[in-house]
Amino acid sequence: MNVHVLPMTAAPIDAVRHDWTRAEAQAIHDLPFNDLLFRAATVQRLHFDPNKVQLARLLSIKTGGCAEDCGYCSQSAHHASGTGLKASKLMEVERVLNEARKAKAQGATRYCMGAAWRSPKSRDMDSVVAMVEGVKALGMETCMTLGMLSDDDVVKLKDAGLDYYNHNIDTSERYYSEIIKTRTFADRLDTLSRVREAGIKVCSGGIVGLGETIEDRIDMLVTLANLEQHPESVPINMLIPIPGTPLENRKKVDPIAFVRIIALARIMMPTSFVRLSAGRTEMSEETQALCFFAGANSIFCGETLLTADNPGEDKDQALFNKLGIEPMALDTDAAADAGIETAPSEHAGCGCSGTSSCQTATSAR
Ligand code: SAM
Ligand code: DTB
Ligand code: SF4
Repeated sequence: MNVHVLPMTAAPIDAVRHDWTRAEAQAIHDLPFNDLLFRAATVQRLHFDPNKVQLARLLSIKTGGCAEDCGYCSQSAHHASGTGLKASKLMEVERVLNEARKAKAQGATRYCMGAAWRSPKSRDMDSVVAMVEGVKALGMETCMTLGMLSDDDVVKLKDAGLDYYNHNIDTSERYYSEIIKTRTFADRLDTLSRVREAGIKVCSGGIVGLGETIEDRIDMLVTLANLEQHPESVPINMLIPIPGTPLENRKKVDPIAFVRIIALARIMMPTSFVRLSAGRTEMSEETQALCFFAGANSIFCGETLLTADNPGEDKDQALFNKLGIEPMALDTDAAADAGIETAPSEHAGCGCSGTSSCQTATSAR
């Protein structure tokens, strides 16, 4: 009988490395599927509880009318005649905080606020800062995605207490200009380094299904893994083909090929959260289960992403029940370090700080 074990390598399989070559990454990507999954699951278990998945919640705080021309996006003004999406103004701070409270009651620990901007205007920053402060005061991790940032912007966001900034590189450097012409891959990396230098944690990933090759997908992960520090969160989106955008007719992604990218992200960035992001409404339960086995340990919860649909609480709850997965609680030590007040753990889902009047069923799931 042939007994298969993990191949012996000079470095431990979960080494945090920043010197990946495409050839090495490709060799891992191309392993027989079972070997790839076993390796990714092994790496995951060295750093995370494999049966816990982080719940992040998204809110579009400013929808549509964006000056950028990202070929996949419903919110670009360049595609508005095709999508019919109307631009809206920046949401009121109180409304954002109300939505965040609801998300917290449903078990979300991270609140991500997104604006359809090329970059924020200085007149908008006061509201954005108030949103970060308000959501943080609820005891949630905060994330913002506002487009490109200046040195002033990152300082304001850091001072407000922002935990994460989401800024995706989306695809490989080679393929980038096929999808977006109004900014460059280098612009994206510039903002990421500003965010990092300001001491804000980085959330950066990309999209599978834009029409890119497998090599482009691998190169995207090589770029992320070879940043000076790995992004703490790596969202992997499957393209949601939006009618009226240039990519509306892109070929569907093969689910097994998608799982391979999740596994590779897990292996190359062993300590990062890998988020199974957009596109879950089109994924079978089996595909999602394979993604969790391959190392994905974060999802967006709720019925909407920014403009597109997401499975919603009931479907996710049912899937989690079948798989024996539980929502990940906020790491209280890390939260304390970040200045986030956490509720006693039995009230993690309701966010009431454990007051005697609390009626909320505690571990919501
Ligand atoms: N304007 C900001 C920016 O571009 O960074 C923030 C919002 S933007 C919608 C955030 C990310 O969502 C994009 O970088 C892209 O990776 C992802 N995204 C947008 N539309 C998508 C779609 N139709 N399918 C999958 N992912 C998408
Ligand atoms: C990320 O990587 N995916 C999220 C979040 N970061 C901002 C956005 C997904 C958007 C999906 C399309 C929509 O809702 O319009
Ligand atoms: Fe604008 Fe972001 Fe959409 Fe690009 S992805 S069009 S920057 S909202």
